[in-house]
Amino acid sequence: MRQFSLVDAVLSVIQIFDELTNAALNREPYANIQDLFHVSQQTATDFDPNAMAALDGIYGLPFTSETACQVILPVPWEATVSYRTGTASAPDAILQASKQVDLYDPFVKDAWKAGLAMHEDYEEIDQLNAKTRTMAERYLSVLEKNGTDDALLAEINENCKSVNEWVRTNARKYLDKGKLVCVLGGDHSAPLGLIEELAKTQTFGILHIDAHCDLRDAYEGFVYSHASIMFNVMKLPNISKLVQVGIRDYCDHEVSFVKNSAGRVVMHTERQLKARAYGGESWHSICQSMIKELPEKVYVSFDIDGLDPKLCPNTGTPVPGGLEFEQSLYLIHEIVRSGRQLIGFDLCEVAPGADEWDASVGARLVYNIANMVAASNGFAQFTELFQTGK
Ligand SMILES: [Mn+2]
Repeated sequence: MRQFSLVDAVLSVIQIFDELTNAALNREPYANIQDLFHVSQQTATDFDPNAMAALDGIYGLPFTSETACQVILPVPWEATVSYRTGTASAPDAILQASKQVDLYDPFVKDAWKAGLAMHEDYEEIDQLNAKTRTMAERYLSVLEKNGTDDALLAEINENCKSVNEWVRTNARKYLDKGKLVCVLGGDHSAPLGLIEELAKTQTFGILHIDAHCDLRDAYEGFVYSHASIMFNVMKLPNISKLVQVGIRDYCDHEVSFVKNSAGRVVMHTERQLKARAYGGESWHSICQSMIKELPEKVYVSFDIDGLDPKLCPNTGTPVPGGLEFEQSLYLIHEIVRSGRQLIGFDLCEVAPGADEWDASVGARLVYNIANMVAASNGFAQFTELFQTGK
């Protein structure tokens, strides 16, 4: 039997000291980054990134949520959507479409090795979504007849809360292992639990790409509505800044919210951005001015309807105008190039249509952003191409 030696005692003291120092510095939970990185590298040994996707993993990658450095948390949830449904099937559709995505990323060296996987078990959210969607439809039809049903509304809000708790529990499980986590919606209420968990240990800003500013207080009575995500997020004191980009459908209350935020929320409407571009300012220069508003750590919350609807024709609440695919990625690239750290992201409101188009755009966005997040945290290296931006 192994004896407890002086060496063990010294090691324990060092470990305790290390933990205390980490706690004192409020450091990221990335202490075991080397171990994690090693596991994913080992897993990748026999994988051929040039072959057809034959494995079950997202993008046909050889990782599971156990061996991955970054885990995609699927949240097939759309119980409180206000217009068109469909986004609850996004995780399944994006998983399917991901198999067609080529793995070479010109900006991230051997990006496929960075260790990306999708959390495997999300059946219970599927079931709760189906049940709660029916309840919400019943409630909305009562509302339309100018009626009310407080008990039903309370039950719906309770179910939304338990989805939020599910996200928090799973996000925490991975964050505690030093992994990166991103949320794949579902409607835009999906990432609240992840943002809450990240905000427990650090202060950060949010880049919010969306056609809507989602600053409504309990839309249609639903406390955790997709239209309230940023209203709920701004209750967290550790979110020092919210920079909204591409906004083109919003109400008076939301404008007042931004005005009363004393600069904590900055809204860049589509009209302002286009006016600057039409006046001759380059997208590069517009990006730099928006990035200056963000702190050192940045979370990206991406509603697909922030893009031009040609890239997301089936999303729940499409609005004319919007960013191009590469424009949005360029903005995120520039955040990293500025020396800021990406700490996580979500992609929401992708709604698969009759063909794979919406899911294919979503799968490509997730892959590109995830690679940048991985490299931003030392799980991969940026290429020279990335550094020069050409
Ligand atoms: Mn939106």
